[in-house]
Amino acid sequence: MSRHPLPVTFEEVPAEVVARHSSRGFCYKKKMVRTVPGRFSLSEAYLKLADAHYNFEFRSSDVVLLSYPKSGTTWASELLWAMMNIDHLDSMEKKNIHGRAFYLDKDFAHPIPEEDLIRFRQKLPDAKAEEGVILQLAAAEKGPRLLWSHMPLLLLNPDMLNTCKVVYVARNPKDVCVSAFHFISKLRFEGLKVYQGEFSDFAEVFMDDSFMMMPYWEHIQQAWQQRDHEHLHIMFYEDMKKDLMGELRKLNLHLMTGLTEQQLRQVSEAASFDRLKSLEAKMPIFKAVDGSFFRKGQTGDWKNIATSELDIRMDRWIQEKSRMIGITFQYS
Ligand code: PAP
Repeated sequence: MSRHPLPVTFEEVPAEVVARHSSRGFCYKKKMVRTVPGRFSLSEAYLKLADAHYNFEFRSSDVVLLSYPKSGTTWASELLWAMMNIDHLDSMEKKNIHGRAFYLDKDFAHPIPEEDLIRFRQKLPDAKAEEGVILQLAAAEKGPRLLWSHMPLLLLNPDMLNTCKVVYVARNPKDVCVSAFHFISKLRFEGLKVYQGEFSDFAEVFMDDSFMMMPYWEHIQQAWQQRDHEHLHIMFYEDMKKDLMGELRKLNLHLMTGLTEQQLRQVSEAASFDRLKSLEAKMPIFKAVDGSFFRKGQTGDWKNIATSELDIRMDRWIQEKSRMIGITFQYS
């Protein structure tokens, strides 16, 4: 396949934006860059791998999961993995999802965990880690792969959608904001806390669209615009909560996995919130957070934390943005 030039250039996130975030509780010290156009914010570490990440080669046997962060990616990835590996569900007890699937942004989103480096050195002794540990491990995998990414479609190989099956998980912005707040408040980067502010301040930064991996709406919009593409299936977290079997039946058709009702039930149980949480107690999936990665796993937690004033502001923001895109979310 031919290589594609990146469709964006990068600029440093302006000092006044960083100062605004600091004043609202962010302690993140690494440099951030953002795309032009799109203003999609990323850590500076992305720049070195941008070309390799953008040109990652997908195969027709791949399943790719995409999402804005905190939208239910881990749940969806476990469901997809279980559907693709129905005869090997016992592997979930032996390796966490990072050992069974590939998080393509991991090389620049977080410091690479030691266990990934060990796997990399064993499997690819001559490869260079700075060229992407996970990217190269994924490229070396021969069988059908489950890959996932939080990048917007703009920053993924333009051949991807025409090559393999893609699933995009979307979650309502209020609950994404709450989930992200709790996650970032518990997150340490190189030993340092990333956020030490109040929820209301966090929500302002979220609506300001300029922190890491933002803006949320453009991420959603890029997938929504492709919703009729035959290789793309969009799934909502709220629907998964309400009728998981219904969503699994749709996935079964999309992936052409041909699973029976009983197998789909097995899949849903294998990836239930309680099951994943109990597996996490034996095999932490994300060591950089204090406490459990699996927090509440509910729809509507926003109403337990947002003041009515913030709720009004958020509703206004949602109305304005979602009308432009033509998408509606469920909030309970
Ligand atoms: P990531 O961006 O760090 O990958 P992601 O997995 O997308 O996070 O989303 C995490 C959310 O999914 C958490 O939501 P909460 O903070 O509101 O609780 C997490 O609890 C939720 N989640 C994970 N697994 C499940 C599950 N099996 N059922 C329901 N929700 C789940």
